[in-house]
Amino acid sequence: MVIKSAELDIVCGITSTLPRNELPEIAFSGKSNVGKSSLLNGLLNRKALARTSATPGKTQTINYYLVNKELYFVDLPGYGYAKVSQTTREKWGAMIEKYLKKSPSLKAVFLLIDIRHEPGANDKQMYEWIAANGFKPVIIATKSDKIPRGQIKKQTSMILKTLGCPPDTVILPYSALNRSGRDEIWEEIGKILQ
Ligand SMILES: Nc1nc2c(ncn2[C@@H]2O[C@H](COP(=O)(O)OP(=O)(O)OP(=O)(O)O)[C@@H](O)[C@H]2O)c(=O)[nH]1
Ligand SMILES: [Mg+2]
Repeated sequence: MVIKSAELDIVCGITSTLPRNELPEIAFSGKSNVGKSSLLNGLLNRKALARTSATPGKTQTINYYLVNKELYFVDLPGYGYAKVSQTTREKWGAMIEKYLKKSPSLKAVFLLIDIRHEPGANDKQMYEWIAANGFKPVIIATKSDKIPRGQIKKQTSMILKTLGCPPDTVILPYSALNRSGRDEIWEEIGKILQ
């Protein structure tokens, strides 16, 4: 897809009412610091449209990026950030569940997992929430530049196995550093929007 325009259109706080969008939405979820905002910037050819940070917990709102005035990329707040209070964590869970349940235009959910690490309890829960709401998550194995090429296959197989994904699950390695995997992700988005 040629990116003609991309802008932050809607920001939803932890307790705000979700918008009723007519345009299709694709959501990006994953642990804090896994690279959600970096992936969005890479897909949209922007350096800093979505705020990224070495400090986890940067994105604490649901951010809707309008792409080419024809679809939304939705940056979900990251989970597993140790420094947030239990109350915030519960509100976060409620918000994500509400988002998954109550977004009629939601077409697909991408789940980002750091290619170096075995998915944790939070990742498994997120995977289950996504699946329980009728979506087949597309897994993005982020930060692929951090491991030798020869280990990519082994790591992606491990991630699918740990999450308990069905064998036909799509998993795509991505690096925000050199943007390898970007074309494959766009190809997948194209299929979803068909
Ligand atoms: N080497 C490398 N670093 C990455 C990659 N993707 C993200 N990072 C770095 O990881 C850190 C976190 O990236 P973000 O994109 O802000 O992560 P996020 O998932 O949006 O984090 P929250 O908003 O806190 O949930 C930043 O320092 C990024 O530069 C990647 O593919 N390769
Ligand atoms: Mg972010």
